[in-house]
Amino acid sequence: MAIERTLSIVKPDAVGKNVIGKIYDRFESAGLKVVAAKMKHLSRAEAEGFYAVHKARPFFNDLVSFMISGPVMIQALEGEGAILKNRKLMGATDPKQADKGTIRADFADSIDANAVHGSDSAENAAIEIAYFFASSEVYGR
Ligand code: IDP
Repeated sequence: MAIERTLSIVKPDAVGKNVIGKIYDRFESAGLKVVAAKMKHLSRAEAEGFYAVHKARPFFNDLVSFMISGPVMIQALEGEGAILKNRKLMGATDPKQADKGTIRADFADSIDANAVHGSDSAENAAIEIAYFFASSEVYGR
C-alpha cells in the first residue's frame, strides 16, 4: 500500500478533555507518524473556509461555532494507507454508531462534539494539509 498523508484535527471537545496524547498514541500505535503539528484557536473565517464543502448543510453554523469554541490540535499524519487507516481509527461520525475501541467511541460525546476530524480522500487530504501547513512545515519522508 502507498505511503499517504492525511490531515487530522483534535477538536475542541477532546482538547478540553486533555486527551491529545491519548489520541496521538492511537495514531502512533497504528503506524501513523505525526509529520506536522500546531495548536490553534481558529477564527470563524478559518473554520468556515475549512468546512466550505458543508456550507449548504443545516448543521454548518453549529459546526463552525463548535470548531471555534476552543483551541484545536492540527496534525498531518503519514503512513501506509494513512487516509483510510485514520478514518478507521476515528470511527463513525456519530459516536453512538462508532465501533468499540475507536477514538470517537471512546472520547466523543455527540455527532457535533465528535473529538476528531480526518480527511476522507487523497484529494481532500492534500487540500486540507495545504490549508494549515506550508510545505516547509511538513517533515515527512
Ligand atoms: P466526518 O467528520 O466523519 O468526515 P462529515 O460528514 O464530513 O463527517 O461532517 C463533518 C462534521 O460535521 C462531522 O464531523 C460533525 O462534527 C458534523 N456533522 C456531520 N453531520 C452532522 C449532523 O447531522 N448534525 C450535526 N453535526 C454534524
